[in-house]
Amino acid sequence: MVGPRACAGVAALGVAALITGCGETTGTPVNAPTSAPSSSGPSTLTVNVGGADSAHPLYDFLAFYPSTISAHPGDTLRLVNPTKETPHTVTFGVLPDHSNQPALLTPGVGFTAIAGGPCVSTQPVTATTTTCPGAPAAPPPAAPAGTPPAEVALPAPFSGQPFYNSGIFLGGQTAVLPLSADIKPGAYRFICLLHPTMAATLTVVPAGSPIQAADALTSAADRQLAADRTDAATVAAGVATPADGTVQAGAVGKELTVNMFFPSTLTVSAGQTVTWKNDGYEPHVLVFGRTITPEDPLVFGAPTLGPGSAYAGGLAVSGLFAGKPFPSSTYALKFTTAGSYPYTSAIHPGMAGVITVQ
Ligand SMILES: [Cu+2]
Repeated sequence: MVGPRACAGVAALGVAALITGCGETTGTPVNAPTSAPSSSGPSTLTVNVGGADSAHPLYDFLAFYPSTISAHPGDTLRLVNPTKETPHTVTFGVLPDHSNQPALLTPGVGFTAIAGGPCVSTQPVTATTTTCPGAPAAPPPAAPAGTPPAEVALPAPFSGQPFYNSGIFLGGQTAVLPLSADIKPGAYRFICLLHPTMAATLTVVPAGSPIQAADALTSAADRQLAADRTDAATVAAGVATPADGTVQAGAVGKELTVNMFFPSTLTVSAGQTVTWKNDGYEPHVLVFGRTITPEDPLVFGAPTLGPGSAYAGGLAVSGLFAGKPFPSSTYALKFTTAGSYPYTSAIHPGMAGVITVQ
């Protein structure tokens, strides 16, 4: 997915296809530039936020591609979410140990205002911040209705504010982030609030100092994603067969998740308990009885049916479960009645399984 998106961004610059590798070329450059010419004016730099693999739609790549970018004051970052369904944020001002990362969720409701919506703050944030400091109190952002706009408007240029969050933007959306003309040269780290593997460094250099060429940005992104695709195949192939009556929900690599149930179909005897385990960083939410959207408040609440409860059909929602800091890494149901019980992970469209009870 990197290639076409990145090419579109580069094409928007009017940069010759000759140096981008996109579309029709007119020949091989003898000396491809390694830095932007100093006379070229502001640059637009494309970074992919997350990644996808159309051959493996249940693999979710959780990194910035590429994860190191250099830019000049006044340049613009095009932050492209190339995934089909995965939300991300681009967030400056969270420490590397995440100790000041603001609260992500309001239990039983959804994302907090500071995590879900754009927030530009002249004040630093803490782990207990739930609303944008200095902004008028506002309810958590509503789920977007209809088709989301292709571009997400951000409230202000980034000038090195203590906290700057794009808010959640969805698969297919692009956040356009201008850097202010007066941003100080230096390294600015940014993360995605939703995915702890996602971090990148933007290095702002003085006007006139070299930055990477557009094609170098694209090729670095492609190399990084290619390595992660290889890792995904290794992760998916390496899942050990779970113990009888156990399903592993998802599998994670260094910066990717495989959103599948292992096994996806399981046959048990009436009266047997099935336990789902997820020690990874990517949460899952089991839903039996109907499908719900990723934004449904049921996703963010306690289990509708307590772990280990008897189950014979109807709605059952596990709530989010994963490794720390999630409160539980397992969910279980005791299947009392013969039948076929399909289920999904509410926050990962396409992630589905079936329990057959004999
Ligand atoms: Cu993310």
